[in-house]
Amino acid sequence: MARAQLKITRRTFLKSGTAAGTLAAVGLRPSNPARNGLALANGTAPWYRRGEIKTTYNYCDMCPWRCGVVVQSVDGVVQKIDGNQADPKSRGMLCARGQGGVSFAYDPDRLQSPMIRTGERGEGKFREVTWEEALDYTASKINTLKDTHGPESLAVFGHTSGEFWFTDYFAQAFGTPNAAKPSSSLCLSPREEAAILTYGLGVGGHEPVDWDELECLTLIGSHIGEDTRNTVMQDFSAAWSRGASVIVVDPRFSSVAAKADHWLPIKPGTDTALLLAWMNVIITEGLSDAEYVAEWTEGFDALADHVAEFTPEWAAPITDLSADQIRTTARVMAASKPRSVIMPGRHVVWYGNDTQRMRATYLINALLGAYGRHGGMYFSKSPYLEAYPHPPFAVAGSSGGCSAEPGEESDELPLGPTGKARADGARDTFLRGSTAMQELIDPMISGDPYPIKGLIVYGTNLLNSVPNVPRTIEALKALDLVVAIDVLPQEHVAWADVVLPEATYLERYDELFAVAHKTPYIAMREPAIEPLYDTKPGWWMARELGLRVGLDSFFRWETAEEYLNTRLRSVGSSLEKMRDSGGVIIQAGKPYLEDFEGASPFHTPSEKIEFYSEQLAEAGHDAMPVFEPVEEPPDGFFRLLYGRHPVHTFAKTQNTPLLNELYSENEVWVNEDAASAAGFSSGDEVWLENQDGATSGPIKVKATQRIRDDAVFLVHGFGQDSPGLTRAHGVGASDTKLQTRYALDPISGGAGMRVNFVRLRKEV
Ligand code: MGD
Ligand code: MGD
Ligand code: SF4
Repeated sequence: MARAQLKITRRTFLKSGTAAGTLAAVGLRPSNPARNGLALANGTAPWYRRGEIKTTYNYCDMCPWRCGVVVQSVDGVVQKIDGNQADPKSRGMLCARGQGGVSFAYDPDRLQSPMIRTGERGEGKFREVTWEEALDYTASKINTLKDTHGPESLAVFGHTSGEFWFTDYFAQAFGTPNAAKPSSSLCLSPREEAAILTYGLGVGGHEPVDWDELECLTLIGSHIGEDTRNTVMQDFSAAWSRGASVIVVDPRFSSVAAKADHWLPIKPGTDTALLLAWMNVIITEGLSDAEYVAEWTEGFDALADHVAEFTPEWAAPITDLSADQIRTTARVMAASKPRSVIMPGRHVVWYGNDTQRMRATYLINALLGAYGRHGGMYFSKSPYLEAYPHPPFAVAGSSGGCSAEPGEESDELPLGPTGKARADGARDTFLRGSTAMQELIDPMISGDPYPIKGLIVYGTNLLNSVPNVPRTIEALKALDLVVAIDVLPQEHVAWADVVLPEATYLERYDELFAVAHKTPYIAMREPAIEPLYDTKPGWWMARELGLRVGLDSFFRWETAEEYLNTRLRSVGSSLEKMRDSGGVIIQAGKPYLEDFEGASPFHTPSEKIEFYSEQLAEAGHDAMPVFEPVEEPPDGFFRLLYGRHPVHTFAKTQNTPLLNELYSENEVWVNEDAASAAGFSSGDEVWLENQDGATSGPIKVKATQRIRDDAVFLVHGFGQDSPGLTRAHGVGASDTKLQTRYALDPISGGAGMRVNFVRLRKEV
């Protein structure tokens, strides 16, 4: 479509988003009289005239994307956060959530002081204590666990950008392999595992789509616009305005489906059938990039044989799409090759066969000759940056999270388990560089294969992020030690023995953010203001705890500045030099095949892209993707789908005053005809009950033609039970509470969460 005539502006794109809050997403700020230099109506001076402006550099922690920001404060109060022009992720812009950072830091519901439990676990009764007492108590418990059961009896869960100090540095130094991040097995482990098996390279935190020259974008359940990662929104808007074709496969008419040339409202759980049929069309019609396939891939003949039977006519009744739609979209994709990409999804733990589905998408990208080509997918490169010179760690890292991890040093994800038996059993999974968080819960209850008796929860919303909440609660009851390090009184905090309140990202130094990218770069975080209340930064807590459990040799540095400056010396820089150069260091990348001068960039055993995977075959898995049908919803039930809202991140921002004001309550999307057949219409309050009798609600019905009649949809993160969250408490329904089961992906260890069903009830 010649979209140039439409002259899409950011404003018109965002208008079609699902909330007014999206308007802030690319830097359209609400009008502010102070911006014009006017005195405010009540006579007070605008903030920038109240004292000296302190400017600091940071990376946003309102979601794991981590856009670079410039923070301005006056007299110890943060006044303004802007996107950092020099930062390759923000490019001077922020989304609404990024703008909400000030409101997040000044949320009056924040945890304010260290606490030790006085009541029963779960009651939320604590006494305030000094940091000395809280840390001494925690350390003595950890030392007892180590002496009695070994270091592996301590599990460490972590997310948000400070996770490095606990799930990486502290856990590895202490010697527990049981450190896990929700951003791995509850998010993207299948796509990383599939990429390593297929290309010999992980995708990395920043999906390497070569947006500037892209001509055709295919999205499989990636809902850009509701998934409001700043840079992705900017890149999509630009590509769409340029007239790039867009194909969206989603059972729901998402914001981005509204922008698509082709929307395929697929039956949930059948994407692999569609992908196989697309391969069938591309191969049988001779639409692949034959030269690229011959030079850079292995196993083409086997793939051609494999997909010969998976015709569009075969896939049509499975996917509930027409054979014509399938054939047409395959041709559209191929017409733009190699500037045509199926974007690697991000939250890809869906039905338990997820690594194979992701592999199928990568095989299509390879048939189209996209990897390493202009307008296809570039090769991400990690920036050069040496690790802090600590003694060798007792175990290897957990890594593999939602973003290129701070401290990441290599182009590849670290390879695997660590010598010690892992309590997640590792089953027959590959689990390279990541531990399946949800698989660590059972050993906390059963002690099998060995006891896990202690848990540090850093920045992880345990009871809102991990499926099967009743099982997690059983584990919390069984543990000898539970430590919560958070900024808010989230539900799981009530189950802790010790609560350590952290200063927010605006109040602390943190590990450098080293981003694998087309232009590899390093971003810094420094405090804009002193920590509020009696809170402390994570690096300080990790160090104080480390010194108390005998890890002195790992914590020779005394301050974060000392640690950071030591690392930065390896690239001839320092915090001061970084400040002078705008808060980021940008290095050169090697994005395209030609940059490798004939050498193979693919680190598979064959040094080619592997259509047929010997590694999978040897481990007893299908060497090429096959479609496995998923369980159908029982009569009267809908499949429970869930996703993002433009102004909220997971379950952590629902209480943030500014963002709560923009969207305070989720709704359940139900197909209009299905809702009316069941006697419901928009605005009705209902309870949701799942296949196991778990309930959540009440929640309002949104009856709409924008979703198929076999599924319902919820925005994740609502229906929270913590009374300490005064705005979010008890509002809407929780997808997590309705996910009492998950399907384990045997290859990646991912927890497929779209295997739950719900029905609507007037009351419970
Ligand atoms: P959040 O709700 O963002 O999700 O899983 P989580 O990271 O657990 O929780 C962040 C926690 O960190 C909150 O407790 C918050 O209060 C705390 N926090 C915020 N800032 C700070 C800080 O500066 N320091 C400390 N110490 N704590 C802080 C996300 C995970 O969830 C992911 S990545 C995905 S993709 C999955 N999504 C998902 C879903 O869509 N639906 C369901 N049902 N489950 C999901 N689980 C996964
Ligand atoms: P989901 O939010 O789970 O994942 O963002 P995405 O990777 O886009 O995507 C849900 C979409 O998948 C919905 O549109 C749903 O209808 C569709 N879907 C459901 N089932 C199927 C199916 O069987 N087949 C197909 N084809 N589609 C299906 C997650 C991403 O968002 C992540 S992982 C992070 S870390 C960020 N988190 C985040 C956030 O918390 N808030 C906002 N505003 N943006 C975010 N961006 C990122
Ligand atoms: Fe912050 Fe938004 Fe960027 Fe996420 S996408 S890091 S919330 S500005």
